[in-house]
Amino acid sequence: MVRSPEKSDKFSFGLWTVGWTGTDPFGVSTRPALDPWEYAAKLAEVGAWGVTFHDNDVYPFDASDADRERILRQFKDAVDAAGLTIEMVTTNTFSHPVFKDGGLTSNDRAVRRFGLRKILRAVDLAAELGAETFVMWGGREGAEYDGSKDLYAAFDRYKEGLDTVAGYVKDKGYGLRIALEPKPNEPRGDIFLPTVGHALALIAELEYGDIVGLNPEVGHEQMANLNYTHQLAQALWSGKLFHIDLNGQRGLKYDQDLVFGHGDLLSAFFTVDLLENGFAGNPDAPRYVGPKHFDYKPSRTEHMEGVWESAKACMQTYLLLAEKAKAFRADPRVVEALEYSGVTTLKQPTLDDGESLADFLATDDGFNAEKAAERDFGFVRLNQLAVEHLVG
Ligand SMILES: [Mn+2]
Repeated sequence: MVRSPEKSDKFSFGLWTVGWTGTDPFGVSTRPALDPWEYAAKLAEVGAWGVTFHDNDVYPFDASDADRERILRQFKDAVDAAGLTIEMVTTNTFSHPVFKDGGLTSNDRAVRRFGLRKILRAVDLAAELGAETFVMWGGREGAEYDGSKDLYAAFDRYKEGLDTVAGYVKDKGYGLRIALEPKPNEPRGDIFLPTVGHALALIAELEYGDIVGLNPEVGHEQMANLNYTHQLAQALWSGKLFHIDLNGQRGLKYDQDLVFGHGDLLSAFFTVDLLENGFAGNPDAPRYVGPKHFDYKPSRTEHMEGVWESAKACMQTYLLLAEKAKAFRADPRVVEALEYSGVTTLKQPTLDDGESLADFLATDDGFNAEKAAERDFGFVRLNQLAVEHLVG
């Protein structure tokens, strides 16, 4: 029996997650849509701390300014009454048909100008509501056909768009950071910035890249056959892990958006181990301290009751794994196995402090390759200890 979620856990949910009505490419809604303000109290009741949304999760794409203000006020009042924090706001530049070839990288310049204005307006909204993070998922930034884009220009336009948004945040003095969300495909055949690594490479080319980082999602990285925990680690190492999207995915298929842990459970264990306990053998390395944000979809087989059960399941799975990961790290057998396997010594630099390359090349360490090759690393035993803690 695991404890209940608390505010200090900083669990947050996208309005579009519990608000998903079950539409998919093959079927219509299986659940009713509630008004945006109707989700707030229930989210707080099941134990969430925060809520996030795309602009058009709250007000329609074509809302008049007066309607926009009225709907936003009603939503904000409900969020405040529920005691929830709006930690992240994002823009929808993928649903409306105008964005069918992208927002920032559409071949149509008029669409790009419209998309950029829509994003900047959402940045104002994010700042006004006190959000700390502005996520940018370029779901429609991509192509189905290799000949349909000037790919060189596409990266120029992506850079131009991101620098314009980041420059605007700085000009306005907003306390916002931008977090890019990579995804390899779906809805486009190929999406630009398919993985964390690609996004880091683009950020390095930005003029205002210091306030641009990552929002890696479990399923998105796994759809590219990558290891989510490794992606988090590299984003942390680069000082760019601004936000996370937790969910579940079972292998290389469509974007499943399952409950966290309902995909690759062992991978989820090591993700939580990293988030809760930091790098093994490197306690002083940077840690992620931001919200634990769930971006999942309650399966369309479930009634509204099941929507809230699945939201609780995301948090419960995280807390269960956090408990297991704490016990794993505290286990003397694990401490010993980490030592034995050399995990704790990787932090030692390969060269001596101040050692010149001339000295290094002239030094005989007495190294014997045959002898060194005899070493056992014991990684299997270490991993089995994790499995034992997880399911034992
Ligand atoms: Mn996401």
